[in-house]
Amino acid sequence: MACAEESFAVTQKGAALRAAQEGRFDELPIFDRAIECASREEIEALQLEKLKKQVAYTYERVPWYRQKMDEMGVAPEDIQTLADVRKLPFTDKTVLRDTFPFGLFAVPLSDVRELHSSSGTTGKPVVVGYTPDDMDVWSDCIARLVQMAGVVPGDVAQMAFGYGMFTGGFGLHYGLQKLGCAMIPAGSGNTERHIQMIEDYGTTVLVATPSYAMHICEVGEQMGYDWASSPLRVGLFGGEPCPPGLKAEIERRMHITCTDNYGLTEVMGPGVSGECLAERFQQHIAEDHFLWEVVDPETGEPVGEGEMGELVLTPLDKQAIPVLRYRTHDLTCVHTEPCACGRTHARMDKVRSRSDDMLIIRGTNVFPSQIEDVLSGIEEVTPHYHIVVDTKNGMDVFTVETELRPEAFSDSFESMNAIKENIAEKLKSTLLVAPTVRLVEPGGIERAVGKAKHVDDRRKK
Ligand code: DLL
Repeated sequence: MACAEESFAVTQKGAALRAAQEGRFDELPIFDRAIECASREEIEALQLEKLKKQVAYTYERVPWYRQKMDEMGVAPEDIQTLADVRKLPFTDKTVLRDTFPFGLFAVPLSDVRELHSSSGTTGKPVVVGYTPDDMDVWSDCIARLVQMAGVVPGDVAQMAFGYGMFTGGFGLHYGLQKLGCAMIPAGSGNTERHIQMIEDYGTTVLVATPSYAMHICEVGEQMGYDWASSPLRVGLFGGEPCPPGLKAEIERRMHITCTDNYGLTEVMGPGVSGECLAERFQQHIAEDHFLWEVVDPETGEPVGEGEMGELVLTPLDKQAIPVLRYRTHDLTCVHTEPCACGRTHARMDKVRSRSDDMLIIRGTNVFPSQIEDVLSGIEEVTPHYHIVVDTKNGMDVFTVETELRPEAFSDSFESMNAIKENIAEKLKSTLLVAPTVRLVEPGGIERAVGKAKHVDDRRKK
């Protein structure tokens, strides 16, 4: 396994961020340069070698895959090129649910060191396990992405993800420790205490969902905390979409640099891809551990390079619960040209939408991310919003609740109405369907301590 590079130029806390701001990307530390900067030929050769082994391992040990592959008439030996991955069956959440809890496990529980699960709010939870080797791969992937964000050994990292079954808390915890950081396992919630700890313990790195980071920022401001003179430098975000406007606002108000990191329980948890300091809208996929495909969500057929589609992931080393061609439902496109940070691993565009979060309102397709983008261009409102969709007299109705900034809030009916009409008009021209806009007083939209829930579709209830 890799160890932290000893020879990188920028080792002091904060120095990496300064180097990045000045465009000196070649000075930035890279956790595992041999792997992260390998040529595409080397990456693809490694992927193929691992894919062949992983398919054979999965076929041998997991009856569900053996049966499925037998039905499809495909054997492990049929995998001779990376494109042959398409011969394999897709896996989706229903397979994990139908085989709950351990039906897809390839090892006995005695070989598992940790279990995690997804929340299960929409059915049975999905449970995954990690062998000691899985744990090593996991912490390695996270150590890479935290270093990508400018974190260095000696940083003090405060956890504001929940621990427990969610993969975010423990995943980031292990990876940050692997890099050599001191962990403060505060967990989510108790926001005032978070701010006190940042000050008392000299926290330099905050790990949180972007929604919760925004809340920590606001609570700090209400407490009179001066973020400009706080020791905090880096925000490590993930677990939910991080719209560019929200990230920019947190960076500005908290005086920190934030990166957005992606992953999902079924294929590992956090650590699948992470944002570097050179390319702020994309994330490097850990290609030595994950084979990616981008497919048309309707047909499952591959889309062209650089085209938007659904991300499908095959983890290449997973031992406890191998999954082949996992359909993430997350929409993105992937680019393979080199990055200014020096890393060669492919970059995926940040996930803003899922193929299953599209709302169909009066026959028109609406993505919550479109609403987010419109609201982020309106200076009178905060990044907090909520969408309620319902049916009235057989017709879809939808309301966008958006929160006024304190400086925009006034008693004047005319000025409030003008803001509302402006928002309604902009939403209508983007979405092509008109919502009712409700302006909510500052602080009126509920804050999340984990992942924010923006949509309440009452038609499904
Ligand atoms: O959210 C894993 C994670 C934890 C990633 C912490 C990063 C940091 P799940 O709870 O299984 O796992 O949720 C996975 O959340 O399919 C995406 O739809 C969404 N998601 C996760 N990270 C991002 C992100 C964790 N950075 C699901 N941007 C995924 C957009 C994200 N969506």
